[in-house]
Amino acid sequence: MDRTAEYRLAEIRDKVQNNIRLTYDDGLFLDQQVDLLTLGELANIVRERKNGNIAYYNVNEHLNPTNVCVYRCNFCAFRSDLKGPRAYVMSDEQILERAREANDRGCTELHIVGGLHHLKPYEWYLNIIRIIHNAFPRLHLKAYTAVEWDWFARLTGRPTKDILAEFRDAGLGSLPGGGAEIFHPEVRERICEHKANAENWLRIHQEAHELGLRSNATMLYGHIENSHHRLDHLLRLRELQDRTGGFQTFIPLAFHPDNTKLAHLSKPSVLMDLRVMALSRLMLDNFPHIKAYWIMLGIPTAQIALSFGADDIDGTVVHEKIYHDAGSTSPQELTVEEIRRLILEAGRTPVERDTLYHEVIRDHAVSRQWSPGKPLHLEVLTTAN
Ligand code: V47
Ligand code: SF4
Repeated sequence: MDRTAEYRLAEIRDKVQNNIRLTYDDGLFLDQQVDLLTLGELANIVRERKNGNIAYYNVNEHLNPTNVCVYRCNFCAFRSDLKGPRAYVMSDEQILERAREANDRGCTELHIVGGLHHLKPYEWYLNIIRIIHNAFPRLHLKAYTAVEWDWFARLTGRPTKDILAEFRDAGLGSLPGGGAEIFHPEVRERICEHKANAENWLRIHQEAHELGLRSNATMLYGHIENSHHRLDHLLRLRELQDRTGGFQTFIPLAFHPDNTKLAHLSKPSVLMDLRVMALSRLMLDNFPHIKAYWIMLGIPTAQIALSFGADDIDGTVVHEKIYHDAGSTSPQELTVEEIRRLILEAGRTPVERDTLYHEVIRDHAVSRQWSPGKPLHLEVLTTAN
C-alpha cells in the first residue's frame, strides 16, 4: 500500500472509531484496496459497538408452499415450471402439519416464501397465513418477499400497502429480506429481468415499515456483479433505513451456482464471503444486525464471520430448499445445542432471540434435551423484553 492509500486507510479507521458515516468512495476503497484482516478488524469495531459479544440465533423452520414459479431468475435452482417433474404445491393439511411440527418443536418463527404459482389466486397465499396463525398464534410468521407482494398486487390490481395491511390483520408478523438480489439495473436486468425492480422492492419495504411491520434485507453476491453494484445496493438500503428505521437485519447471500442457468460461474470464495460481510457491516451503519446465514456460508465460514461483522447466525432452519437445490452441502438443520456450541467455539455469547430480537429465555435443563423430533416445552419460554 503506498503512502496515499495508507493515509486514506487511517482516515477511514478514524471515521469507524468515531462512528462517522462512510461514503461510497470509502466503501470502494475498502472493497478494492484493503486486505481482508484489516477489513475484518474495522467491521469488528462496529459489530462490538452495536452488539457487544453477543451472537444471536433463533429456533425456526422454513416453509416453501410451492416451487412453481412464473419467473425464471437465472440464479434460481428452486423454481419449477407448472408441469415440471419437480413441481409441487402443498395442501392446506400439509401446510398445517408442518406448522404443527414447528410449533411442537418450540420454534418461535416460521419463515414462509415460495414461487409465484401460475394458477393460484391471491386468496391462496392469504389463507396460508390465516390458517397457520389461527391454529398456532404463538408462531411468528415471517412471510413473503417483496417480489411476492409485488405479484399479489399484479394479481389483484390493488395497492401493495392495502394488501400488506390485510395480511398483517390475518397474522403476518414481518417480511423476510429475499428478492433484493442486486438492485442496479445493469445486473438486475440480466439475472431477473421480469420481477419487481429495485424501486418496487424498496417501496414495498417502506410501506411495510409504515404499517409497523419490521423487515430484513438481502444482497445476492458473487455472480456477475462488481464492487460498484454492491455499494450501490448497500447505500440504497442505508438511505431507506435512514427514513424508516424498519430494517432489522441485513443478510449477504452467497451465490450457489449448481443446477442454475449460471452454473458455469464458480461459487464465491470464503475470502469474498468474509469481505462482503465486513463491508456490509461497515456501510450499513444504521442496521442493528448483520446475519451470517450458516446454510449459505457453511458452518466454518459462519463461525469466522462472527468476527467479521456478523452478530447473528440465523436459526435451526429445518426444511431449507432454496440453497440445497442450488448445491449447498450444509446440513439440513442444526440443533439448538449445536448452534450454541458453534457460537461459543467462535468466542461469542449465544443468545436466543425471537424474530423481533427479543431475548428468549428457556429452561436450559429442558432445552438441553431438545433434538429434532423431540418437543421443547413452550410453557418455559418467555421473552425478556
Ligand atoms: O431472494 C435464490 C436467494 C433468497 C439462490 O430474511 C439464492 O431472515 C444463492 O432471502 N444461490 C431467498 N442465493 C432467501 C432469503 C433469506 C434467507 C435467510 C434468511 C432471510 C431472512 C432471508 O435466496 C432469494 C435469492 O436472493 N437465492 N437462489 C442461489 N442459487
Ligand atoms: Fe421464482 Fe423466486 Fe426463483 Fe425467481 S428466485 S425464479 S421469483 S422462486
